[in-house]
Amino acid sequence: ADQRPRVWVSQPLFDDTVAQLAAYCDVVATDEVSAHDSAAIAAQLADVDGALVTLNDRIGAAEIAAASQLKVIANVGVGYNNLDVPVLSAAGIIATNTPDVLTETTADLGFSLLMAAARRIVESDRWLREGSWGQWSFTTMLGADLHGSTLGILGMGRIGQAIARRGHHGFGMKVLYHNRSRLPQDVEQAVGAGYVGFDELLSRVDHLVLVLPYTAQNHHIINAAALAKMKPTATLVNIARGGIVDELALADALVNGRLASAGLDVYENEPTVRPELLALRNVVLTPHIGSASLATRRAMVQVAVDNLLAGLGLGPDAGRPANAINADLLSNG
Ligand code: 8YV
Repeated sequence: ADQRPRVWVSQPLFDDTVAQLAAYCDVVATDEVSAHDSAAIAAQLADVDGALVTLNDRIGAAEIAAASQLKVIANVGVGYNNLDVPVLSAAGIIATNTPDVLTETTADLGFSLLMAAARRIVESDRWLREGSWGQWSFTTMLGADLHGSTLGILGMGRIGQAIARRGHHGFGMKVLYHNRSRLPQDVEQAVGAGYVGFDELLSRVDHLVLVLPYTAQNHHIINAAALAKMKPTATLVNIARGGIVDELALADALVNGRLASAGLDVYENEPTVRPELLALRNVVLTPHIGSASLATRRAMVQVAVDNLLAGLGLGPDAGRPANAINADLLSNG
C-alpha cells in the first residue's frame, strides 16, 4: 500500500512550487479556481493528511467531521478568519499561515489605495476617458494632501507598521495608531507612530487605514457611529477584511459628504460588491489584491508548502512548521 501522505491543494497555485510537495506526498490538485462549498471541502479533507488552502476555503467543524487522518491545514495568506482555529486545535490539526513575506507588498497596496482615493486618481481617469475634460480648470478634481497630514492606522501589526513607516519617513505624515496593545517605545519611535485611543484616532486623523485581524469583536467596528466621529474630509482605506466595516454605513457617509473618499480592497461578501459601493465615484475598489505581486504570491506559496511539509513531519524542517497558528499543539506532540 502507498504509505506516502496525501495532500489536497484547493486552488491552482504556482505549479513549480506546488510540485515540491510531490517529492514527499501524493498530491490531489485542483485544476480550476473554485469556491468550494462546505460539502466539497469535507469530501476533499476526508482522505488527506494535509491541505493547502486559501481564503476561499472556510474550514470548521462541518468540514473536518470526516477528516480522520488530517494533520495540517496550511493557509496561503496571513489572515486566517476562514479557519475555525479552536475547532482545528481541538481536533489536533496544525494550522499555519504566511506572515512576513507579504508585509511590504500589502503595505504598498494600502498606500496605493490611499493615494488613489485622496487624490481622486481613478475618478479622474474615468472622467477623462468619458470625455468630460472640456477645458482645464483650477478647481478640477481637488483632493486631499497626504504630505503633512495625519495618518491613522487601526491595527498595528507587521503591515500596520510598514504603512506607518511609509507615512512617516516617506510622506512626512504625523502617524497615530490604535491597537489591542501598545507597541514598545522603541518600535513606536522606529516607525514614527504615536498611540491613541480608538475614538481619538477616529476624530484626529485625515486618513485612516484598517489593518486589523477580523475577529468577532472587530465585526463592524467601523460602523455609522465610528464614521460620524471622523472628519468629513477624511479618507478610509480597508485592506484587512470586509466585515470590519459596515458597508452600508460607509456608502451612506460617502454619499452624504460625511466622508470624502474610500479605498477598499476587501468586502463583506466577496466576490460580490454592494451596488451601493459600486455606484460611488469617490471610492476606489480593488478585488482583494493586497498581496498580489508576482514575487510575493510566489513567496506565500513557498512558505505554505514549507509549513505543510514540516507539519506533516517531512522535508528539511520536519516537525517544526515556521508559522503554526496553534503552536501549542506542537509542544504537546
Ligand atoms: C491572500 C490575504 O491573498 O494574506 C491575507 O490575509 O488576504 C491575502 O494576502 C489571501 O489570504 C489568499 O488566501
